[in-house]
Amino acid sequence: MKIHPLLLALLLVPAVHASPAEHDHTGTPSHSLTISGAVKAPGELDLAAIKKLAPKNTGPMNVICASGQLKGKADNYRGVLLTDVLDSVVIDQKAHKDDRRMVIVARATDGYTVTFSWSELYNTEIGKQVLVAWEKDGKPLEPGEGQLLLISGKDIKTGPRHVRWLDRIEVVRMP
Ligand SMILES: Nc1nc2c(c(=O)[nH]1)N[C@H]1C(S)=C(S)[C@@H](COP(=O)(O)O)O[C@H]1N2
Ligand SMILES: [Mo]
Repeated sequence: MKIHPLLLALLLVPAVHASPAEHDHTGTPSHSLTISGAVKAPGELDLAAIKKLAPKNTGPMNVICASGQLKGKADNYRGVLLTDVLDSVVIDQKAHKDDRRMVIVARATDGYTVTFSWSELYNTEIGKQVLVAWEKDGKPLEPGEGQLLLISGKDIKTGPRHVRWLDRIEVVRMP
């Protein structure tokens, strides 16, 4: 059957609206975490190396977009603290007041990028719930979310710093 191009366009419009660009799943699963910048031991941690750190559970968590829309629910995510990951590569602190200049940038395979400050991670309650997770509700993360996911459980809107396909951490010392 031949479909008139105008009819085809009309049929496609609702599909485009149902899936706005900011929620496209165009990335690929991540298989490791590359850590670079102001750290003493830059390099790549695979899932096995990450799992050797102390695992933690989030308990029930909703993923809420900045728009307020509920995007997902979980009874539990399992992962390790981002601060434990950073401690394993050791932030390169040159002097007593150097740590607080650091910005921690987390990126995904699709280029999605979020930031934390050193102070936020190490000197507020937020940091105690920022996890690099590999498991949701007792199962490995689905390819659409993992296999590594960064989550910030104390955020008011948990969607923005819910980084699917996390694959890079950069520690930036602000000049
Ligand atoms: N890698 C990656 N992670 C991402 C995004 C993205 O575009 N790429 N979108 C974010 C947004 S805007 C939200 S609200 C949450 C949940 O959105 P989702 O339903 O698209 O997963 O994931 C976040 N994580
Ligand atoms: Mo979002």
